[in-house]
Amino acid sequence: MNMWNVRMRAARKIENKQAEVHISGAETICERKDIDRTASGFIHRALTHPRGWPDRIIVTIEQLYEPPLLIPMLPVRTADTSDPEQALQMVLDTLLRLDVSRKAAVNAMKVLTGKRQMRGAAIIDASSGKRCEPDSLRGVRVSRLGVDANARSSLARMLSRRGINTETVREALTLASKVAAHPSIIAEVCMSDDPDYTTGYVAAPSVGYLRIPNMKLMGSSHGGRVFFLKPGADVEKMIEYLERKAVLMEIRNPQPRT
Ligand code: PML
Repeated sequence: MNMWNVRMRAARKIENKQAEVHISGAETICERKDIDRTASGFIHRALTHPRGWPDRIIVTIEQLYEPPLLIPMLPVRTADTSDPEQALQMVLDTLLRLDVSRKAAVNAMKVLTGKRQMRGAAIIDASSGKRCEPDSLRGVRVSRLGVDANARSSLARMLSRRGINTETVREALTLASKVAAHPSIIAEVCMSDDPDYTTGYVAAPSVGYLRIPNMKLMGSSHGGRVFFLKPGADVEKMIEYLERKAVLMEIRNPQPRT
């Protein structure tokens, strides 16, 4: 099969410590003819990221041996929140409507605004609010995802009409669509850890990909991702899907214009 997963991760060691700080990551699924261009673009991105200069860039290029699963793109909406207080209130209200308990939602906010930067996403039981990922420092890394070739131009048109056709939005929407396609995940909340990117989102099949501007103040490096797990769901199976199952996002329904 002529499909390849290309992924990049850039990091920098923290002086006098074993730990490293995440600088940038990106990935896609493409055909063999596009590997070179894709990998060069990712390396350029790692070298020009606002989080600074990495001292390690790892690019992995891997052939897929099974056809990727086709998953639907979540409909995109943007809220009109104008400061972090309003934005975080909207996150909270949306999560509570989705059957996420207040405790779970508050614990998620702590992950997003806490000092400790996680490499991947946190998983929180939507009822008890307890963390469920096996390694809470590493978290879970959603991987092996891309946009179906037939959907790329419609996606670009749809996002351009709204003035948001950027790599950041395309990649976050693809990731959120992969996460939302798993039946054990009730919702996701995300706040970018880029200091110059303040829009975050809540995503779930019933709310779509709800972009929430001004979730934090410009210059803040806080951020992260949290997935809310259905109580009693099989965590291992869900992690296996998020990290290992190759998926391509396609557009199935006409998109609302907002
Ligand atoms: C990220 O940096 O990965 C998260 C970006 C979240 C928001 C993207 C958007 O503007 O829709």
